[in-house]
Amino acid sequence: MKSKSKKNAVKNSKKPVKTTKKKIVKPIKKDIKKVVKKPVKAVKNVVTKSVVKPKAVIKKEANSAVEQVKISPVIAYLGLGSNVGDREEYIEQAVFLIGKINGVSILKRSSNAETDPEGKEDQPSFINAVLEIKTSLHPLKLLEELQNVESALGREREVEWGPRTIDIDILMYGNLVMSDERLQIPHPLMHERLFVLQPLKEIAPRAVHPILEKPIATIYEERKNEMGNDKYDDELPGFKEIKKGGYDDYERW
Ligand code: PH2
Ligand code: MG
Ligand code: MG
Repeated sequence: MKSKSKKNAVKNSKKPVKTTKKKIVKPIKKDIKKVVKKPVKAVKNVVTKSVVKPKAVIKKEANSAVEQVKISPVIAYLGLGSNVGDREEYIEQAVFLIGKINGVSILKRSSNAETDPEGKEDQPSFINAVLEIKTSLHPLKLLEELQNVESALGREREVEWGPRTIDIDILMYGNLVMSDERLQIPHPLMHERLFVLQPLKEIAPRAVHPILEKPIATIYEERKNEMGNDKYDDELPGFKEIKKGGYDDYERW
């Protein structure tokens, strides 16, 4: 039993790396700008009717132009998280509603993972999952549709990084790199969050992060190694072979 409690102690001592918004988001945004390879198709502020209109109206038409930009289907990845109420049910409902969005079809779904809260730790644990979708929607239109799903499922935006019935994040959108005040792609923190990388590598180990230019499986392994002591010994090279049986088979060691 000694080794079992040790194992649990290691597990419970897992301390996710704290990230503050100031420290991370700003420099990453900057990086994104630097390496933009395929900017999102320029959204033309085309106003179709020649009548002069008040500014607000023109602005609205510019937004609807976003919705009309035709895009050949792109593979994108969405991160889902819930830590309020019936978390599995919120994830289920979100998957259902995302599947109903015009211009979106779901290709793959990861399993659900229960994860410790990262960033703001004094909140309940999460259920996280990832979807692979095919979409012909402009990223901003996709964002709008996903925010509608969040609202439909009772999401309230009060505490930053705080508890939420459902959070749906665009992680990657083809190999697009974009930075807009409303949306940054790829998600600026995805590469350091195991609660994203673990389900993502389950369904898309070979998908390549457009800034790091490495496959997700590699980024996951690197991130996991960075977590140092959190590595269980049965994940170390060589141990797998000698620990073939179940836990009880080698517990006596
Ligand atoms: N989302 C956050 C902040 N922290 N931690 C976990 N485990 N899962 C999340 O989905 C999550 C989080 C902000 O969106
Ligand atoms: Mg999020
Ligand atoms: Mg979000």
